[in-house]
Amino acid sequence: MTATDTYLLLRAFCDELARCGLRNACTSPGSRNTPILLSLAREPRIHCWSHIDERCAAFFALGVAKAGHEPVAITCTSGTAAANYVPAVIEAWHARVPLIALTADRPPELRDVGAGQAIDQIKLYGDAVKWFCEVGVDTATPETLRWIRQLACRAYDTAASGRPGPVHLNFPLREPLVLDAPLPEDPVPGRADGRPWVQRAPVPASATPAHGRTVPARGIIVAGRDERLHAVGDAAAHAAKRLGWPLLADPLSGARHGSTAIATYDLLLRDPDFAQRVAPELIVRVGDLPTSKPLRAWLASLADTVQLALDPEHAWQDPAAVVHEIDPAEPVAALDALSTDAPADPVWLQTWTDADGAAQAELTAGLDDAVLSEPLTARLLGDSLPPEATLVVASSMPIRDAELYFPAGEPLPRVLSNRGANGIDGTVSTAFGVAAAAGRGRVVLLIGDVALAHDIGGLVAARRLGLDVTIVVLNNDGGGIFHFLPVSGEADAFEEHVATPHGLDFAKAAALYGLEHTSVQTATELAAALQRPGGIIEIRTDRAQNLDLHRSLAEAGLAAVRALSPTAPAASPAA
Ligand SMILES: Cc1ncc(C[n+]2csc(CCOP(=O)(O)OP(=O)(O)O)c2C)c(N)n1
Repeated sequence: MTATDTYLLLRAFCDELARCGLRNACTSPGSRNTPILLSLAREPRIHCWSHIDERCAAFFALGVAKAGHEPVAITCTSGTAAANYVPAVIEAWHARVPLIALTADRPPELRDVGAGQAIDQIKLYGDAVKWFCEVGVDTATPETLRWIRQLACRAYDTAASGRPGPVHLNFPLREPLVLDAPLPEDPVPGRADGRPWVQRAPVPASATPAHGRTVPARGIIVAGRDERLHAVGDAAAHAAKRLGWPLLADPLSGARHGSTAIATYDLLLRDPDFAQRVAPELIVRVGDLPTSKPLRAWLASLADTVQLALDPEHAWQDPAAVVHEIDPAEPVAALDALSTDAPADPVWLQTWTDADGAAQAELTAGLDDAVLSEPLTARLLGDSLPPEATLVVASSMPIRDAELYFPAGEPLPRVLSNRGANGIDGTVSTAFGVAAAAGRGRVVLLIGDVALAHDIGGLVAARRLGLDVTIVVLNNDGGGIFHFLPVSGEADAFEEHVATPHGLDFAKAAALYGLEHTSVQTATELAAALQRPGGIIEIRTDRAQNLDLHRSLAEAGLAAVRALSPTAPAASPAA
């Protein structure tokens, strides 16, 4: 096998990926992956985004793939470089994001014999990939060239089709790793008209029992994360409106709009009396489960109520084992086909909207514009960003604040978040990847300080790759979320080992990465800072005060809801 063999095969492989539709790849430097890297970089139909850190590269690719709804390739050298893909590959698996990992490896004779940078890369990502393939080293013959074209089509198709997800191709490569002569014409130049070697016809939407499903008057729609198919979100909102049903939609669902969307379900369902009074006759679920704990607990308590999950990708989003039926129908068609012949129950929807209105009024009154708190920041971003903008929201409190404090009713900005595995890692890189996916307005990232510190290296994408993300960091010097948990009482170890204050000066990080840094304290200052593209906008908050604020807002909201009901039940814990 010569370098010419290697490059002929890889050129055909990349040509085929491009024919399948691959438009973006992320490269990281190394020696062993030189042939893959150069073959991708020389393929004009594929934009190659260069990254120093493989962990950032993979999370960036995740962002591109998420925002563009299409596979993205990543390539790195052998050894721990490939291991750095693990977190993003796992997130992609859980969040159903198509990634094509192309890792370079030592050839068989250099494995487990003390050769440098050689680790066991076979099935490195375990069950977190849809398909693993050890790509044998080979000479370029008409037969192997046909095979590698087919292989590229299979990789692309496997990542993109059915339930999307990552695939892993491990390429053992022998030296020499660069060409010493010009590459000859391809003896197997690919199909005519630029078609892929193998094309798969789209799977037709199946007719299912959901078509024509008759539903009762007192139903509810619960919509969770579905970052790809916003058509499902729209269909959920329309169905809820048509049927006069409350819509409990988290911001990641694309469904949180329309006259029946209930913004404050996370708060309302903390009240046991309200939760009991609004038990429905049917629950229709789309997308992943929303983050809200009270909503999850309420669904879990309704084991005897018929719960129907519209889930064509067999995702089994049901930790409480309460779903009665999983309908694999195409969700838009299934939602459109819901109909009722039961007499309308105006009190049903009114109970929810009255409570939502009362709770929202209290939350709004309690959010003081003069002091930029964490919930107010979430509220302002949800209110002020236009629908064509994308807001990437980090795990921890930002995603929770978005769920409770985002408005509902008018179309929101597109909201994306790494909620497949709920990690705080790679969030900055994901946001830059989202910015790299062409075709939408500005990108804003709402993130906590620990999550920002975790992926601070992701900031290098701004200057190196010429991308703008406006980063709004809520800096409470540690993990504020842990103050809401029982561990906060473990005084001997809590601060140092759980809250983990760091005292980092993000202005200096901004300077290192060539970014503007602005500190803001009021809603007006935030609005002004948001006018500028890119940079870091820092809001200093206090973890203990944040806990108190969340508690007092929740108590005020719940009190207003109880005041609406004929019987006022005992107080429930706010957080
Ligand atoms: C990779 C990873 N490590 C650890 C955790 C556990 N964790 C959840 S939230 C959190 C703290 C996040 O703090 P910050 O980003 O400042 O947000 P805040 O809690 O203050 O809102 C940690 C460490 C995680 N989810 N993912």
